[in-house]
Amino acid sequence: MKTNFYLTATACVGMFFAANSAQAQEQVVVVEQETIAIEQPVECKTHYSSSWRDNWFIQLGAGAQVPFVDITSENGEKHHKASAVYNVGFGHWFSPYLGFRISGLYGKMRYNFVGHDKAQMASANADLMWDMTTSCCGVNPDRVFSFIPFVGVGGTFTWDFKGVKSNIYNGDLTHRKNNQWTLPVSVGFQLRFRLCKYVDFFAEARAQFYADNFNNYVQGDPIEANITAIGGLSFNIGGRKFTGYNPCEYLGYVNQLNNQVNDLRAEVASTAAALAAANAQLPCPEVKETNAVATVQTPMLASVRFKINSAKISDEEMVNVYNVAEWMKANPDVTVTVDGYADEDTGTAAYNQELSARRAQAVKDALVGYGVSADRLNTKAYGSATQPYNENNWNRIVIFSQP
Ligand SMILES: [Ca+2]
Repeated sequence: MKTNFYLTATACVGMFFAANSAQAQEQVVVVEQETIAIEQPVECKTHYSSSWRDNWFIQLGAGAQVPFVDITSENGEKHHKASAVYNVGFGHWFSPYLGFRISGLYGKMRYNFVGHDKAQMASANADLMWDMTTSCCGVNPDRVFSFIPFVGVGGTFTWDFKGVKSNIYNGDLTHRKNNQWTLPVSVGFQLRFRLCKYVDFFAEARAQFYADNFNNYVQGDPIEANITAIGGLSFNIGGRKFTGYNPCEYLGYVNQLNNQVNDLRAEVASTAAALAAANAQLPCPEVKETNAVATVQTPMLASVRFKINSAKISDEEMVNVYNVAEWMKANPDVTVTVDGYADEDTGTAAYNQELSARRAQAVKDALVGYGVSADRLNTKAYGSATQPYNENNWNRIVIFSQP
């Protein structure tokens, strides 16, 4: 028997591409897939931010101030006279709600009747400002009116006192002081009217509280005050600009992105599973030499058809006999059985038995005529007892088979 070589690697490659093959289906690869999900933030609150370059302002104003101090007139009544005061300020809004500024005031204070007692004063105040309207009504860059309370601390210098002499002496008690440093605490409020993006009109009132030496004279109440009312313009450098961010507004967009990520991950997991299944087939077994089992088959469905009541091979059918003869010569180790049949619609069973035998013999003789050894050929006659085909006319036939 001829030894044949079969490359089992060929079968391996075949299995690789046969995704639905039984062996491939047995490979179950589980690739865990992580799914991203976003949770709703606890608080859907808008947060505002801005560049440090934005929301600066300069304010210029003027108005009047009235001191409340312990000097009285000759008849014991306190007299308070207003005098002009001028203001310049510079500040920054950290958020739509809170701001900080340095506000300077300068003016002459008059605090006794007929103006006999007066001095000059200048103060600088560091104020923390709260936009109450925005806090209560929400952020609105186009809001026309805002109410802004503020508190502050600062320093005030008073000098050039005229009128009543001071009762405060310097350290060696040789001179009466003619100027004072005091540290006021301020409270007040500002009314702001938006004129345009860059300019606001403001009006504000401030109460500054001082120690008794404010007017260079210590007497009576330990706390003195200066009330200021001013108006002016505030110039917004770069305009007021805050960017709002509410995490809840982006949930839909973030979820959409997450879904895309999850879809891509699912595709990656699917591809990884397919790759793992393919890798499970590797490495392919080594090529081995095996003794081939005699599995050589006769040409599939090789047959010779006959006319009714005839055992003569037509010229058209002789080509099939020739092909079988060539194949048998190429496979010298195999034997072939020539099976003869007759149709059941014509002739008696006995006649058909004899006719099918003659058909098988005619084919055997023809094969021998083409060079095939007779001892490699068996004949078998089925008559009309066995009908290979439901189509009656097709059963006038000889079919090749192997024992
Ligand atoms: Ca005083």
